Amino acid sequence: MSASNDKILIIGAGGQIGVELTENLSTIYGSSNVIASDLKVSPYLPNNPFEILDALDKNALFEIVKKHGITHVYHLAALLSATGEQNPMFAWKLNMESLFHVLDLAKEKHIKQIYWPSSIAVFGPTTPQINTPQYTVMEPSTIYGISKQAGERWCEWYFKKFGVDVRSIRYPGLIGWKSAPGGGTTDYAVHIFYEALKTGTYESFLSENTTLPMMCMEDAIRATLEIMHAPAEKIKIRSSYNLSGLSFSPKEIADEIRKHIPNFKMSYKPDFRQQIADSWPKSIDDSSARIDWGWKEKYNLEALVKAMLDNLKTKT
Ligand code: NAD
Ligand code: AKB
Repeated sequence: MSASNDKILIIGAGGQIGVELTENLSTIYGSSNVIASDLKVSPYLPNNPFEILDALDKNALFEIVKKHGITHVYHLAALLSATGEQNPMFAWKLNMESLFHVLDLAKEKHIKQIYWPSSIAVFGPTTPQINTPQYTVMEPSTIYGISKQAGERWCEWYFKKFGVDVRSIRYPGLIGWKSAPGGGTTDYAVHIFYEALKTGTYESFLSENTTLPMMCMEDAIRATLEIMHAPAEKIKIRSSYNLSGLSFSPKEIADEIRKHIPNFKMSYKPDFRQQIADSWPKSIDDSSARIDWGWKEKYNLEALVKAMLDNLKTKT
């Protein structure tokens, strides 16, 4: 699976996905071969080599790639949907320019392979919302979604034009217990667990029947490693793959939490994120990922809620 001279750089390693990806990649490649980088050190990161790196600084990125002999880059740094709407020009700059820097490194043959995540945010209000197909109408209404859709087109273009081995998944909302999410519309589905355990109450910023596609972090990390380790000929989509785990609404997750915490109380106060959520799919057709590289999720709602509560209880 991993060649002995593979060296990994994770950009944005201190975030919700990066912390867990750093741990998992270290198990495969060895900690000394997995370099974590971010704007600042995160207390959640394991004890890997760490570099302060602003993903917008192309020269600094190149120096780190040379210094460590990096072969594979997992590029996670981005502004997400909610923070992106609050700072649209910067979201566009960060999400696009940093991707170009990484794609150019591969084009110039300094690195061999790139992972770059896309999102269900590439879809918009005119997209079919149930079992959203891989290929369909895509008119995203957030700057985040627009940047992810454009990023997908650029990834495919770099693959076709220059043979850049870039691989990507359109993650749904991700739910994990090891680190907090950063500025997304699906974040309520993580915060709810912290508040359920701490106060027994939660005020949701999405309305009770807002169903969205979601996924347990463990499944998302496994999918990321599976797509990256699949033989190149199995990766038939070089923009980004639809990926499905489960779908639920705030009411449904609250009902499931109540099976463990019977007095848990949920209230609803939708804010600007409601409009974003309303523009996204409710469920995803990921048959291409299943057929091409064998994707299958493990977690349903029952298993996800139990894992989150059990793990957070021992963490706090
Ligand atoms: P996050 O906000 O938790 O983490 C992003 C990390 O990037 C942070 O640690 C931040 O400090 C870092 N960062 C920000 N600006 C940077 C810069 N200029 N240079 C270097 N680092 C910088 O986000 P996440 O949830 O871990 O998401 C990672 C990626 O996955 C993003 O591209 C996001 O769009 C994508 N994604 C996430 C989800 C999800 O539910 N978490 C869903 C779909 C797609
Ligand atoms: C967000 O809500 O912005 C992210 C995503 C689905 O891309 N979690």
